[in-house]
Amino acid sequence: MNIILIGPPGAGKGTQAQKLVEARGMVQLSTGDMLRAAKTSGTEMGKRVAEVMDKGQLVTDEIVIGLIAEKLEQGSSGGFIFDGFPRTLAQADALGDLLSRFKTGLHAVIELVVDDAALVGRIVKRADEAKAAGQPVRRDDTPEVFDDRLRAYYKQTAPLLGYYYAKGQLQQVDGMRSMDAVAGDISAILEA
Ligand code: B4P
Repeated sequence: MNIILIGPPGAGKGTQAQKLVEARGMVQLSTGDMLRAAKTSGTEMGKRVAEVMDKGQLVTDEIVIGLIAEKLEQGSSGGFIFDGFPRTLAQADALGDLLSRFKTGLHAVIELVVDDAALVGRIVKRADEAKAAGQPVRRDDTPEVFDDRLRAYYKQTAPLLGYYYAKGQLQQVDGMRSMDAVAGDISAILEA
């Protein structure tokens, strides 16, 4: 089974993807994690990625689609969770093409619905917790950059909700509830 987790920054896509990996043995493909790894690689591409991510903008489709294509080549018997991908219509079209090339498809697109005030609260909390634990704070986890991330979401990613709704694949989950309650709702969708 291949699924997409979609929602604004801080909606809990990464959190829920981790739970699905543990519960179902699916493979998580987080473009955010892949890009953060690229940032620390010291390559020219990594430097370009860092500049864009730190401003809260989206990295180019070309880079992100290339990263996903490489991972799909490796296959997964339990299926893939696309976490934070696709984020643009061009990425959605590319994913459709890639999945048909690998003779598989998309089984559900799950939107985590969370209001804007709660999102910024989560981001600030994560930054405060990292600071208190002496861990590095994500450079895009500041209220100022968060505003730009949210703007990018509504402008470039939210149109995908209509795209997948029209295909009959979109399912909504209330992402304002506890992490376990959200996981329960996702599980019920996958069982159905
Ligand atoms: P991502 O890494 O995808 O991060 P995100 O959208 O901020 O977070 P996510 O929704 O996964 O939230 P999380 O579980 O961490 O993107 C970062 C950047 O990478 C983008 O801005 C962009 O620059 C770039 N990028 C990534 N993919 C791209 C693409 N396809 N194309 C172009 N650019 C791309 O949760 C956040 C916090 O909330 C955590 O602290 C968590 O503990 C807490 N939380 C989660 N669920 C909760 C709940 N139910 N209740 C309370 N707190 C909860």
